[in-house]
Amino acid sequence: MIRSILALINKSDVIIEVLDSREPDLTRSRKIENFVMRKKKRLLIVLNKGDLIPLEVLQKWKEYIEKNDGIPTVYISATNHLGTKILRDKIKELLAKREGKALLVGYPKTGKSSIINALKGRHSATTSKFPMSSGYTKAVQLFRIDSRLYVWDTPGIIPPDGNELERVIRGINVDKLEDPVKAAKLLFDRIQEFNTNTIKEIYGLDFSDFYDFLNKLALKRGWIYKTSKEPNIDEAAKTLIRDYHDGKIIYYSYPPDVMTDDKSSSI
Ligand SMILES: Nc1nc2c(ncn2[C@@H]2O[C@H](COP(=O)(O)OP(=O)(O)O)[C@@H](O)[C@H]2O)c(=O)[nH]1
Ligand SMILES: [Mg+2]
Repeated sequence: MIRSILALINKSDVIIEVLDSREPDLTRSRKIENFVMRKKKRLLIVLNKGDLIPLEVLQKWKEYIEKNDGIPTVYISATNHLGTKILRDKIKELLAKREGKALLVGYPKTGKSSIINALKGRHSATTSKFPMSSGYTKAVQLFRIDSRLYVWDTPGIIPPDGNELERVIRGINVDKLEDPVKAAKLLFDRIQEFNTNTIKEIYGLDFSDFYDFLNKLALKRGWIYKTSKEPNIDEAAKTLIRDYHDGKIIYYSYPPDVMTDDKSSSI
């Protein structure tokens, strides 16, 4: 899996690493970043799902990544088509005067396909294949998104790795989870740590704890086992994770060494 990404990186000029703005740190792949650097390719970080985060926090993450790692960073909302012009311009800037190919990479559910669609936009009717791409497999095609800019139609998908919480944040397929309730508990605790209201607001539920939440969500949606009449909490757990992946749950954190205004004023 990873090998096919590395092969595509070798054939590209600019690599666009797509992160989830809610969890920029946990959705970064240092492995991929290091490989890109070693190959002397240009790297661009995109903080996607920016519609879920205050602008000022996006700006802080951008500054943090640019200062700490020296990687140019832009923030966008692929689904709201916000920031896509800035993204396009930034890719072209990195290409300098040349013609080139861009590859999107990232963990599942960070929004790679949505970004490709946003980049193709209304010009998609006029996209044409890269003249030199005939030798490549049919599954991966280059599309022209600008006079001198091509993008691979298929992104590089990084398989979710790390501990259980990290794998959930990194877009693991919920149907492959052995214990969705356990995985959802980790995500629930993480979300609550940063925003204690978001789950209550999104589901319109009042609950005392995680298990109470699962029970109430299952009952509200009518997910009840026929024989035992018990609420199907597995389905509720999967729903929380799916909704998180689909960008429906709002929370954010600040980058490590940037204080919030509240904290800095108390020093
Ligand atoms: N709120 C929000 N959701 C997004 C955004 N971009 C993608 N999504 C959602 O995130 C999910 C995964 O997006 P997709 O493009 O399929 O991700 P991929 O797996 O990286 O290709 C989908 O439900 C999208 O609708 C965004 O900018 N904002
Ligand atoms: Mg995709």
